[in-house]
Amino acid sequence: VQSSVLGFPRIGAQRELKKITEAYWSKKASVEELLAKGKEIRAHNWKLQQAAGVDVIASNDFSFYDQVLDLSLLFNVIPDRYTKFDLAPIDVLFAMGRGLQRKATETEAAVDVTALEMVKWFDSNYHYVRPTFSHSTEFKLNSAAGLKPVVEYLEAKELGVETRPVVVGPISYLYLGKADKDSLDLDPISLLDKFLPVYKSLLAELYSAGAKTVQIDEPILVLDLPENVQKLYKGAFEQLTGEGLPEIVLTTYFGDVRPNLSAIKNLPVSGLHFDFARAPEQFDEVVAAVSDSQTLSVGVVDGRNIWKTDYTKASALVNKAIEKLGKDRVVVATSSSLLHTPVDLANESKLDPVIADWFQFATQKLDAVVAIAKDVSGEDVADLYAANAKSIKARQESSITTNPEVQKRMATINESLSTRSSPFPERLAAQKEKYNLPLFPTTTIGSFPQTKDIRINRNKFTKGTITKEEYEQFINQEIETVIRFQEEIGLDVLVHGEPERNDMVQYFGEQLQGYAFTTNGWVQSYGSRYVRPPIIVGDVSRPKAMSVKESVYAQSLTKLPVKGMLTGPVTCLRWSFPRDDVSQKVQSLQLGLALRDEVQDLEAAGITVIQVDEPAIREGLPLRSGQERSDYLNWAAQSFRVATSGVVNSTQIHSHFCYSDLDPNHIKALDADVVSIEFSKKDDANYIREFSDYPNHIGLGLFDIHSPRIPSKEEFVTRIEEILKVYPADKFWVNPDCGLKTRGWEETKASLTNMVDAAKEFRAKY
Ligand code: THG
Ligand code: ZN
Repeated sequence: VQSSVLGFPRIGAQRELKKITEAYWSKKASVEELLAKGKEIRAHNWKLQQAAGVDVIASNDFSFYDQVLDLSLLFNVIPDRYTKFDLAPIDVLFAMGRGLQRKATETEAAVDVTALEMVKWFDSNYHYVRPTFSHSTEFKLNSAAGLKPVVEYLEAKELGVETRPVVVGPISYLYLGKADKDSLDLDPISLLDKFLPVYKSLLAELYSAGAKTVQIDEPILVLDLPENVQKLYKGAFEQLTGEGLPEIVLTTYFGDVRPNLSAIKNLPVSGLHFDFARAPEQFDEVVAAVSDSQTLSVGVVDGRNIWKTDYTKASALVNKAIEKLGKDRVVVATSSSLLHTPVDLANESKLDPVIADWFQFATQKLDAVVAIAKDVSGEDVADLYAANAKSIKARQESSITTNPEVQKRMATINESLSTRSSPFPERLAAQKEKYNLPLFPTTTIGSFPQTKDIRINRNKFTKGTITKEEYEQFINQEIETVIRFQEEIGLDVLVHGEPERNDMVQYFGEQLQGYAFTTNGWVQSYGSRYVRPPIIVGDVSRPKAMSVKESVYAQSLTKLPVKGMLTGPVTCLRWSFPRDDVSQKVQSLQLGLALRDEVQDLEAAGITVIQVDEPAIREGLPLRSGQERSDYLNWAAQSFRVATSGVVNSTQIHSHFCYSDLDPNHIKALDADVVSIEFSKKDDANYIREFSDYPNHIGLGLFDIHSPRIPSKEEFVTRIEEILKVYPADKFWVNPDCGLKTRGWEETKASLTNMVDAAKEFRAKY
């Protein structure tokens, strides 16, 4: 029985990819150095997998930015605005991923080309660059820099590693894309007939290079697919198989394929892969759908989490498949690419060894796949299985994971613990009286620029080269600067700016019991940006206040209200590696209780406007509609209310959402007094209208914080007028799209000043 890995993290064990890419962008590394580093990382990853004994190793899982964007470059799906500058292919790639900005010179005009849209990759924390099609899209193999999948296949072969190239499938590629602004009537899926011959020619090139099999990812098969899309599979894959073409292993992951099973039954592919780590309940039906000539790739080693695989359980599942199909037709695999897991547990020197023994990162998962494949093949791996069983048992029996106090408290959660004491209109009256805010109240989302100085001082403190007192003094100075600035330009509800925080989830995770942290457990989020998700290992509680000191200090500097800033329970859960031994609902409610204590401590300390951010609430939606989705929305909203309902009427609860299209119905149940949402790039009046029905108050984000562009006062005025056509003035807050931590001070000052001035103009009018 063979072992197979669908993809390995490409960032390098020490974030080599980030370092070289950012060096290249800032012109501190040459294109040759960039390409050489990419080659080095690939070679390292292939050799690592080969040495671990993995039988089926992927190639083309590497990317300098994103594997979907790579295909857009390869298939010539490049909007015109990126082709005008005569850029090298790698620079076209980066321009599509991150935009292209150049200052004007004496001879050339300034360039300001926006990036393509970036969207979440299913329900992971990875983001892909959305293919953008127009009527003028002309698919062809763009071989300016060689055909990446072919080049990398040959590169591995040269190193003595036979690989299986992986490519996102043609139907998923189109379905995950969108029509460009100039071609809004275009349904990308309608391009399939034009696309397939070009896709086929890529497969033919791979075959000529020697690839006998390719891995074609069709992850959209775990979504609610319209029938017309389901029906395309048969014809498409018939076109992609035949003489002169490699065999295809069709892979699905992140969910249950059953509702689309008819789409993939009897396809002319040599193998099918399913994710049984995520959706073991599909086992019987999907195995029954494997035809006589096909192999089954059994995804049992979780590509989305860090928990040690239970070898005995995994073997049992694989053996069940073997009983049905025989050893020759079964492959042991990771559930998905390992891109979503940190690279190597060996780089963690600070983890408690007791807890570290429960984890496997990508490198360790290679051993897991190989061990399970050996076991089901009949090889003697008893030692490995005994050691594994011991770790699994140790975790199950550990007292670290259970906290009886927390469990007792969980039993107290009921309707009253998750409901404010009065409905919104009464709260609003109390808040009006207390704060007496003007119409069009102005505020910001929370963070101010995280300057180099802040990062340097934080590093110094972490390394111990400055004392706690020195660091706190520095933080207080930063807070004072931010408060004075906000007063000066006339903002109404202030923030302390969050200079003390690294990442909004990591910062709280580090102060909560029940969490573990890595020092090097980076996972790619998008492009060169990575996150280091904390790990929920046990029942969560809050030993002591986490944010009160900074907020109280900020409030002591001003008479205006200063918002307390917290990250909500759902976002803490979604951006961490969750436990797999209790439900997500339980984890989320535990976080809700911990945050409830923090909210109440803030209130007691005189911080009576409190914002609890939930940017991840939308992305946590289960991929399929139906019961699971409504259950999620219920416990997500309840967790938020557990956190925020223990305050008096006059305490004003805010929340903030960004990163994804939000359905106002999803946030009603949170019952926050004021919500701020990312909105500056939304220009659909209907979408605004949907929010007009939202009963409480909303700040529709007025400027994009991802860009250094400074909107003028007039621009703000125009935008506010536009929104006012459909949105009532008495519910209207004025704020940017999101936090300002990635911005510089210069543009922050100018943009906020213009924003406040615009609000004042409307105040005078209404
Ligand atoms: N925190 C966490 N997850 C997230 C976001 C976040 N997921 C969604 C979204 N925001 C992703 N966006 C980003 C934006 C910036 C960065 C990462 C993800 C980023 N990372 C730093 C880097 O790579 O240099 C490292 C930050 C650090 O030191 O922790 O800038 O905000 N959890
Ligand atoms: Zn935001």
